[in-house]
Amino acid sequence: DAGYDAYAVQQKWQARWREADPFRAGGAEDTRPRKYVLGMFPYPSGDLHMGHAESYAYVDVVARFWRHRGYNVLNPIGWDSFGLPAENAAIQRGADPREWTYANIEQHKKSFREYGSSYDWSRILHTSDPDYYHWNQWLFQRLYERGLAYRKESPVNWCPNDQTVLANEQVVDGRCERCGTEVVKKKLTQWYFRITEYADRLLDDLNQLEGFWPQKVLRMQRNWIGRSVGADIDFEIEGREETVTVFSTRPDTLHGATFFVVAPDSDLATELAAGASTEVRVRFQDYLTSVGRTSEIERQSTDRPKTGVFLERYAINPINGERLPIWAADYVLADYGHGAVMAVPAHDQRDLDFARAFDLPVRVVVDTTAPVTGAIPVIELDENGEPIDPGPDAASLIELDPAITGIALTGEGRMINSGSLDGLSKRNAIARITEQLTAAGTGRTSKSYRLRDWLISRQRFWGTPIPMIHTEDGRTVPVPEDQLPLTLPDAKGLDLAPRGTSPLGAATEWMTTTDPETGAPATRDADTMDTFVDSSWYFLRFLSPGDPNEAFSSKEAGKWAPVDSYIGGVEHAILHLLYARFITKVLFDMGLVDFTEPFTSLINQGMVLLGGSKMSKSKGNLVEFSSSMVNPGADAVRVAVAFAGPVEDDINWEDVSTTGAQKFLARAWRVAKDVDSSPEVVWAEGDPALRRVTHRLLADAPGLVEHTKFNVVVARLMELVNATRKVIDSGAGPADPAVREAAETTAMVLDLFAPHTAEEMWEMLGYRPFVGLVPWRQPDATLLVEDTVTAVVQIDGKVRATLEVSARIDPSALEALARADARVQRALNGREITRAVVRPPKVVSFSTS
Ligand code: ANZ
Repeated sequence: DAGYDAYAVQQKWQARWREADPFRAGGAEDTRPRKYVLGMFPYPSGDLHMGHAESYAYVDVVARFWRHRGYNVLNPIGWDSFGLPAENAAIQRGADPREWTYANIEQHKKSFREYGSSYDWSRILHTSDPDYYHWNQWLFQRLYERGLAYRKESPVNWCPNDQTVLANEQVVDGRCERCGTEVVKKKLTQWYFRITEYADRLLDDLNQLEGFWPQKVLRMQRNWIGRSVGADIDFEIEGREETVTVFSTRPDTLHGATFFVVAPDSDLATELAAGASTEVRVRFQDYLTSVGRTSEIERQSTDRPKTGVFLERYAINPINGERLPIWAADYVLADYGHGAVMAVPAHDQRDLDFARAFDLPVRVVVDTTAPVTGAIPVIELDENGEPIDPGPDAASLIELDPAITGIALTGEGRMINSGSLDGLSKRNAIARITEQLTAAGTGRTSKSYRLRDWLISRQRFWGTPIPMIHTEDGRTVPVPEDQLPLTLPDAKGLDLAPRGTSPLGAATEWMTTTDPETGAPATRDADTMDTFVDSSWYFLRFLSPGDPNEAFSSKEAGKWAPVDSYIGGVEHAILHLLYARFITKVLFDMGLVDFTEPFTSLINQGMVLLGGSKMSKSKGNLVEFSSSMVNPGADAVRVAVAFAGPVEDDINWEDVSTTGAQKFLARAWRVAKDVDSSPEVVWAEGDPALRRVTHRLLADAPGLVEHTKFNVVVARLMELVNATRKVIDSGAGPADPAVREAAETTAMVLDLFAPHTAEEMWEMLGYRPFVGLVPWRQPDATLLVEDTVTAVVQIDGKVRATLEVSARIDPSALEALARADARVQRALNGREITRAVVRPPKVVSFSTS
């Protein structure tokens, strides 16, 4: 567009940045306050694509913003460079995964330079470098010392295609998160991290993040941890010495238990079946085999017909001595609670479906037709003490009989058929029965979690070797610290093809070692670590990268961490964020960091879609990053994605207008070109309307950026550029001081989105580089005075006060003004506000009841 050569400008400033390295974080001598801004580090598969373009554009907006606001900003970049795609590519080409990985990293680096990202390039790290994974091994050993890393044999999720185990988090709808193959169960001895020990803290500390992390992510984390509160109840089993414990969230329904169910794949089921008749033993074995082929999702599905086997054994209800037949059924999971349940078919749908399928009794113990709230009596009595007939309209228990309707009564009500609990509400009944069981020694308050321990062993090559040694006499001991890092062997000559055991196992020389205590021959652990271990603490390594003596510097962590702004895709809402939170808490407990949450605030960007689906190599719908750096150019791509919509929304690439962005950038550039190049300007004169637009942008942009309304800031920049053009062309012309003021402001704010164009404008305006380091200009308050409107304040529907407020007031400010108003205070007369509806700028409505 009319003389603006975006590509030449881009290259010019990239060369200057490269030379001057202006975005390196300040060291100890730098007294400015600090901000740690971090984008989730990329996995180096192929080149960057438009999904990266979006995410890293936002990272750069935030980093550049805080620099303008006077902060010493740390914005590092590194690579999450271990993992399966490198290994699979290596297998396909018969090459070393190192070559593929590091070639891709070089391409990424080049692309990030071309994108103009303002990184501190002195802190690069790659997790596949021995100098990084050394500290994964160190971390593993610290967890081991603390009893947080342990080995056990258990049924694990197995991907038959990738021939490796998967963490629960990597199984999506019963399929491998990576390749979509249906996951099966397999018994293996594996290493686990005891994340469940941190379940309560991981859950409770989410409250600290409220308001700083997206609600959706907080909800997903809470559900994943899945804490249920209830009771453990011990049942005697006829013919068995020890009792069996069940977990129940409804101990109040204990009198309604009519049978007992154990998970078929639990040790208990096998043991109980062993005591049954031959016929039952055979039936149980067949059932167990078919259960092995059933995915967890299917087992939990409610619309699947219930299946099970009666084990010819009985449990004794501790509250009333009743004999409950014991069944093995796959709707009970082996690894939740205690793998056994007391079945209360009247009040639990799964139990009811099962009871109806196998003709088991159903006993109602909660009258859900009885009101439970307020002072209304449960059952009204007449003068003779007889219950009053509630009349024909009231639902009767008979009509609701779950055995007939097939619908379990899960609602609130009053206890019946429950001895001393009769008449109590659910809450009181739970308290009472738990007390009774506790006194009798047959039960106690308990919690269960959905969260499982983190399985970290992988049967693959391209990862961190597990730093443990298996001795001849069966001990497992750490590789001595002075032998770390335990580096991977050369991949040459190793068959990396997946076959169910780790390729490292075939590297005989590498596998052979000695027992550090006795010197006797010993073997290494052939597995490598889940790469989520690598990414669980990398944000700390950026603070002292390359340090050969420690994983990270606690001193530097004290200065920079936790990360102030963490930016990345919502696909990491559970796994990565949960693991990083866990490891941070462990490091806190070790006294190595003084905070318990790694990421103070979190920004999740939506996905970039093409043709309605996520861009990916496998779908063949990638818009290449590198080619778009030439045309439309880096700045146009950044502006276009930032302008495409709210950060958290998905973007359809078809709807993104890079042409519009190019035109806007050329217009901005021409404004700077038209302005007299001498910067001797008085920032207090000129066209008042234009000055208002300029100063409002200066005043509003900080709040907008902090609330990630990047698209709004771009819109406001467009407004400013247009307003400036108008004054140049038809007002006082380019010599108007308001025009220069507007052009300078445009350059400074545009730097967040289009740094090359912004630098060029800044230079054309007669300044020395870099606009990226220029402090934010303070807006002139006198130019911000705006139109006022009258807002009304209602209390319980009555207007009690009116306020003169700015037409642009935000909800919290309006509410605060209303609450503080003397007339409102008087009208409230000490009553508490229970609800506030705020519709700026005109209405505030308080309720007090
Ligand atoms: C008796 C009962 C009566 C239950 C009732 C519920 C309703 P959440 O909320 O998910 O924690 N349960 C316990 N262990 C189980 C297992 N290993 N597999 C399948 N189900 C299991 O669910 C807790 C409830 O799920 C527990 O409370 C138990 O059934 C069942 F009216 O106990 B309940």
